[in-house]
Formats: sequence, structure tokens, C-alpha cells
Amino acid sequence: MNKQAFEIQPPPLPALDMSGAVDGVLDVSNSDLKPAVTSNPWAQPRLWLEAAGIDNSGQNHTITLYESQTATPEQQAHGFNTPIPREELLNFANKSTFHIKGKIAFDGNSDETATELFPPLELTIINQKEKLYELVDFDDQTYGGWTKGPGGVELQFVLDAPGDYALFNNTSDVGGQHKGIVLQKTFPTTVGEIYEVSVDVKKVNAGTPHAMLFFSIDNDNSPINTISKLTWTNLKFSATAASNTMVVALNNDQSSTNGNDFTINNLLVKSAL
Ligand SMILES: [Ca+2]
Ligand SMILES: [Ca+2]
Repeated sequence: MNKQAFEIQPPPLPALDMSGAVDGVLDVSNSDLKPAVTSNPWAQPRLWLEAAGIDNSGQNHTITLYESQTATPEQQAHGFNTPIPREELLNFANKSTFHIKGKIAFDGNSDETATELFPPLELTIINQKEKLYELVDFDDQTYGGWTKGPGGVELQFVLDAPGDYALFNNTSDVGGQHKGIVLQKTFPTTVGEIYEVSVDVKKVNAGTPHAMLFFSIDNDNSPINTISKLTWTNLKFSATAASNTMVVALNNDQSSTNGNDFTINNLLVKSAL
């Protein structure tokens, strides 16, 4: 008689899952998340469980969750529900791949070589918030995705120094409306993070009245800056993001055709440190 017919085949082990992961991505940059390895129940008593990936220097990094541990009756009845400390997950390289690996010893003894593997679970870790840094220096004579508003219709690229273009607003159209948004752009943001906008600005000739520039971030307005200097000044403003996007604008509060000229350079939007 064939001996094979009498061997008891172990039932397949259940799939592992990660609570808190979405489409295979575990984003722990949000500190409220409490990730845990979960599974359906199994029948075998001794287990190993780890999360294995790489750290920021590219070295292998392993978080050991169970090392030859006897499964609890709770685990045998309901499967894994094993939290992974967030502070451990922060040691993986941001945006790297890691694997949850589980093993079972069918006979319950501690010989790690006589084990069966759970189906592998591969995940991507995100553990750092994206930092925004977007500088438009106008040197390629583009607006870098910013759009002109009613206060910026006369914007033109001018050479401020060899290879260094800036944007000049002459406000020469007598019938024109020179007050309002000069440039604006929508940026992706993280709720609660602080973002800063800045720009270099100067006046070009002695005419008056002066331009009166201010930034807005969504509904927050900076103080109005009177642009009276013929040398570069850096204007700055910051605000806290209230949603996943924010509209940043440079505005002019001065409608005059006379005077009201200004040149801008190095328009920067970034995450505050
Ligand atoms: Ca420039
Ligand atoms: Ca003018």
C-alpha cells in the first residue's frame, strides 16, 4: 500500500493582511494610524512573524514580532491581530518595500526549519510626509505653472542679470485694471502642515503711486507691502493648510496705471521647516 495515502496534509495557512494599509501601501506618516498584522485563524500552535525590509542606508532591517512563540487560544480561534509599533516602522526607508513573513511549526516544536510559510504579504511603507519645495526663477521664461490674473496681464520676462530673467509688470494700459491677482497656483498640501511663500520684488523706476503687493493662501491674506525700493526685497507669508490643496496668490492692491510698476524674481512655495 502506498504510504503517501496515510500522510496527513496540513491545511493551507491563511493569508496575512495589514490593517491600515490601502492598496498595498502603509502610510504611517500619519501618527494616528495603528497598523496590525491580521489573518484568519489557523490550527497550528507555534509561530514566527516578522516584518523585513531595508533601512535608510539600504541595509536589511527586520522587526521581529514573534520568535518561536506558542500561539494563544485567541490566535488559534481568530487569527493574527498583531500590532506593529509605529516607531519600528519609521526605521524602514521611506517608500521602500517590506514583507510580512509568518511561519508555523505544525508539530508545535521549536525547530524553525520544519515550518510552513504563510502566503507572503508585500507592502510599501510611507513614513515621511512629502516636503513641498517649488521655486520658479523665470530663467526659462515660463511661469512654472502659475497663471496670470487681472493684476498681471502686462507681466513680461526681462533680463535682470546675464541668464537671470525676472518678471516685470509695467502697468502701462491706461484703461486697464491693474488691481487683483498677479499670479496664482494651486498646490497639494497636507492638512495641518505650514507652508511658506516668498518672492523677491523691487521697483524699477521712480514713478508713483507704488505697487501694493500681498500674498494670499486660500482665505488668509498677508499684510500689504508698499513696493517703494529700487533694490530687491524678499516678501514672505505662511499659513497652515486646512485641506488637501491650497491656492497661493500674489496680489496687487494698487489699481493705478501711473507708477505701480514692479519686478519679481524667485517665487518660492515650500513646506515650513
Ligand atoms: Ca530669475
Ligand atoms: Ca505703470
